[in-house]
Amino acid sequence: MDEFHKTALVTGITGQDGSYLTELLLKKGYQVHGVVRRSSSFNRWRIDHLIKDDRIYGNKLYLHYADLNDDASLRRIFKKVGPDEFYHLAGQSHVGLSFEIPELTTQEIAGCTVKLLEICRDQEFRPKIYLACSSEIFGDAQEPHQNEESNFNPTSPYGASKAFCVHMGRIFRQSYGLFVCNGILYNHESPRRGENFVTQKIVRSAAEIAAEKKDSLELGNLDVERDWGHAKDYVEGMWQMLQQENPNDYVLATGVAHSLREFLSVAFEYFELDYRNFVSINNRFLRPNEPQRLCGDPSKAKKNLGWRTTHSFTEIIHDMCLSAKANIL
Ligand code: G4F
Repeated sequence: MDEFHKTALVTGITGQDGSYLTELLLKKGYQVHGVVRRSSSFNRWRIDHLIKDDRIYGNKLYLHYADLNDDASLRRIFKKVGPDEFYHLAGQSHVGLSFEIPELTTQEIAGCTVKLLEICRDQEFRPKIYLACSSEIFGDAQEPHQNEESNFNPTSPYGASKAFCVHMGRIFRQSYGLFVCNGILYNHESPRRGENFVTQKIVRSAAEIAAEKKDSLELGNLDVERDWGHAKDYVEGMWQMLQQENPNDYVLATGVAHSLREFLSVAFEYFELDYRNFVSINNRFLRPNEPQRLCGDPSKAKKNLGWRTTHSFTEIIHDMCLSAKANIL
């Protein structure tokens, strides 16, 4: 049996961020416990390589069945694991979808976060807590670059729910002395990004069009600008937040916004295509409301955590294109 440096509990371990974070924590000598939902179909491909490795699974990495809506199962896991660090990454993460299912989104993001904060408060040994928050809290932002002091002005049920979580994280920190860090993360992508997010949708479609398996791509609003980073850099920041002496809130972003058209152009150029020949607008993908531009100011994370981004905009897109191409062949 290995001697572990620390024990971490992660919700959302099968997602993009959860899988990269798990790899990072394992590399740092942690014992990692993940919360997974019982489901008839497996959606664990992002951590499959870890599960299949006998030296890791059942030795350094454990999965526990629970549901964010099932208090007893969550409490049991906390009791069994006794984590030093708790990373809460799970929950409905699609902004567009939050307009279709606002009640569920609010329940899953806001309600479950409070529940988990309460569970942490009740532990004899209280873990350090990371809450996955989002740049969507700024919504119709006033400043060209938003930071930890910027006003919240969310434009979606998702953004409003995340804003609630930031407030609750702060309230639990101030009222009960819990070590809670809110990670206010801007869009972060990778080959492991889910296919209903625009970046993955674009690179997969471009790869399919290049392979003549598809001849067009339908999208929603092309006139937006977002601050896109690489998920690998962002999980490093999550971990760094919990290694500090004091808890705090941090914006993780590149500090540079790009238009969706720029993203399209770089992705299609990788496959030697001109996106203008293939992309059309389908109103189905338009949202009732959304921020026109979001761009973060990561100065505080750079100064306090020494956090840095290591992938350029083009490198992120090429990394995703390479993987999309390989998956098609
Ligand atoms: O890729 P998206 O769906 O990401 P979005 O909405 O910015 O949210 C992501 O980043 C947030 C951080 O800021 C996270 F909190 C959140 O959980 C998630 O990870 O959309 C990006 C942009 C939007 O402006 C959207 O309207 O792309 C636009 N878009 C245009 N056509 C589309 C499409 N988005 C999607 N998903 N699908 C389209 O066809």
